[in-house]
Amino acid sequence: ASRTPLMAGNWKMNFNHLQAIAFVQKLAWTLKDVKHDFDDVEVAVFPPFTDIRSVQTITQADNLDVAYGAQDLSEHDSGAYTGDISGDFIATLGARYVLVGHSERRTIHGEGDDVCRAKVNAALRHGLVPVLCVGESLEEREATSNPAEVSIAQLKAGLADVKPGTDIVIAYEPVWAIGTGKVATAEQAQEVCAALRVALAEQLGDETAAATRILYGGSVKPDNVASIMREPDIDGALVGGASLSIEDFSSIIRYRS
Ligand code: G2H
Repeated sequence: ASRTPLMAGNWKMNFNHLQAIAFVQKLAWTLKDVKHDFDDVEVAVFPPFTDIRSVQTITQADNLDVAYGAQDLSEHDSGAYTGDISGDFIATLGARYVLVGHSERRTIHGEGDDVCRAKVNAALRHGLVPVLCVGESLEEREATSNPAEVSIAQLKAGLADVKPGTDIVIAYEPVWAIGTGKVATAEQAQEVCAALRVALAEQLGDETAAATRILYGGSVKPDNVASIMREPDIDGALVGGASLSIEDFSSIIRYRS
């Protein structure tokens, strides 16, 4: 199967409105000069909600071929949910993607598999592609002989209502490798991503499993991205810290050159 590599920057809670504008404008100039280096790579950014409108305006004005999405969404469509953001609001801003179940949502906000399942469904209701994040903590990895066990359970629960043929993205992010500088080795990441593809095939069929992109996330940097991308079941990266630097993010996008 040929899957378009996806290089995604998760800004987390960084860049206010003004900083986001400056960053995306600079990113547009930088990427314009080197477009031929990543012709077949899809690039996406996940800004805070308050920056999405500006990202839309700048990408349109500069004809910048960068997709964008939100870092979270409400499982509800509208109503009395103070502080929440509907998938409708996100989709109406031209977003293509939305993260669901990032480990920081799961741990800091206590979002469990049921919430993730509802959020995946909400994303799909509004035409957004959910990027379902899964991954084990250090204790979980040490407690089992199968490092993929936790991620498979999270994947199966999150996708419980998804139909074969649906456009989704999976991000494998071992929690012990997030923002810690501790990267999973390419072999460790491949082992879990391959197991996730098998789980996808069981749940959604071989065709959907072969077409679905599985990203690796957790301390991806310019100097480790190439080895990660050589693995057959890793189709891209979800980049946190390094996506906040134009230099680092653009060299991650151009991992082949
Ligand atoms: C994992 C990743 C992006 P970082 O959370 O989602 O962040 O690259 O900083 O480890």
